[in-house]
Amino acid sequence: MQITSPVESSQLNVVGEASVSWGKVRGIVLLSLTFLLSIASASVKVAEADSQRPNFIVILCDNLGYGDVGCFGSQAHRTPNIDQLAASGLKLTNFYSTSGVCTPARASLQTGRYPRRVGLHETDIDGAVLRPVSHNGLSSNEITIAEVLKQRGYATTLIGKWHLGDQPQFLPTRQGYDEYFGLPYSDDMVGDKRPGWPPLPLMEGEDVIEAPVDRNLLTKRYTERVIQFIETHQQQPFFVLLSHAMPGSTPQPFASEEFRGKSLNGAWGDSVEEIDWSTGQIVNKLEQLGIDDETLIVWTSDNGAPRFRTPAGSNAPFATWGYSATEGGQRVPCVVHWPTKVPAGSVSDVLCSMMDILPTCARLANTSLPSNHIIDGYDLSEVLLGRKNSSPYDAFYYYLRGDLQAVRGPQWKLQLTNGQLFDMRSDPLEQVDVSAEHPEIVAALQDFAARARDELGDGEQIGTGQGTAGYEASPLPRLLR
Ligand SMILES: [Ca+2]
Repeated sequence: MQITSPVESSQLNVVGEASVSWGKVRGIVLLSLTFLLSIASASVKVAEADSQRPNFIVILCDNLGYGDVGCFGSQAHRTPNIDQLAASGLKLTNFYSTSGVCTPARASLQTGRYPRRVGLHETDIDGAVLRPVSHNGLSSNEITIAEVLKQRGYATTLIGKWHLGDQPQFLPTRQGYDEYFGLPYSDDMVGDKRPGWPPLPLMEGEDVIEAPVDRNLLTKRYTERVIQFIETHQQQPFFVLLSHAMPGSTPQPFASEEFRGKSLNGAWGDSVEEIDWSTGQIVNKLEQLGIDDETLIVWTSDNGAPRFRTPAGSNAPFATWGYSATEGGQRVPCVVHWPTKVPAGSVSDVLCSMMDILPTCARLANTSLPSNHIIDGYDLSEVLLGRKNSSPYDAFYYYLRGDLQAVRGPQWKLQLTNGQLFDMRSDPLEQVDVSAEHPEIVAALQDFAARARDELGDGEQIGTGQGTAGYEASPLPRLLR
């Protein structure tokens, strides 16, 4: 959330007091000259950067846990390609989703805003996530990452899961994506699960092209589509959101024949290892075309692994599960890769989130965001480029549906449900409550929580900055024609 920090306020005061004495006026003249010179050099920089619009590929897994890939500690899954991506890029170890479930998290990734600001933290009709034939979807008033990049001449595509409304006016094609190929919602929302739900549709643009789709082939087909898109658009800047269906929402995820039954961790492991293969295919293609240095890849997940009757995914070292407002539910693995720009083999524990992807891509693409439009995320480019190792966040908010559960700063986390305070640097597993030793930190975080309640809302309390989801009175199922 954009709350002016004390440092920024005092800087503003210095400028305000400067018009008092002649000495200070001279200072202003000098400052103005410096200011003009800095504008002149800034325009040169802008002009240089204008010819450098890097490609962006965001690879988003579904329900893949913090401990599900080798570079984040998995012993169960073989993920050499993702590990290599981390070894030649940056590992973000304190990267958060804004929710433990799909729809709110994806609303934040698309808009850079907290789910309550978008009105998709939950809906009256569907609950925690949108369902097939939903009345709701991402409002057309929202500005997506694709819309931001499209205005800078980027070719944009979403390949995979959307989950922000299945009615035509809510689809990716109406939200800045030139092309769309994938499922409009989760892989477990199949036709025979509830009355009125259609056979699981695979969509191309706004049409259903197959139903029910063979889920075993999704990772493979999505990967082929990404490679095709990269080949077609290699001469212009492009933005690809590869939003995997896997490992997804079933205890027995899907994989193609080459991977089925091959991992040491059942169907979950098979699907993760196929995603690893997919990642390698994409990196290979970029290298083959000689555009890997011009392409920034963000590799992450939308929320932690959920608890099934037989545990499959892993959020290790965190003990909690997906679908909750906890570390296991919201802290996700994140790797950023951009050869020659992002320092190879770097690791950062800076507190950051999926809301930062939009403002960071906007900055790196040298484009601005509408000035009267609030973005809760931050430009993280200085951290990615290895020039800075401090968090832009004063406070990050954990919401369970609409309920504020916890608030975290770069070091401390206050659990609002029981008043416990944890030092996330020395005690990331939240084992020692230190609230009694640090009442001033508890008070400061309580103050941030109060601001979040005012601005974003909490439970039944409506925030002043809270938004509304899009609404369709007569939703229809997405059917094969
Ligand atoms: Ca999910």
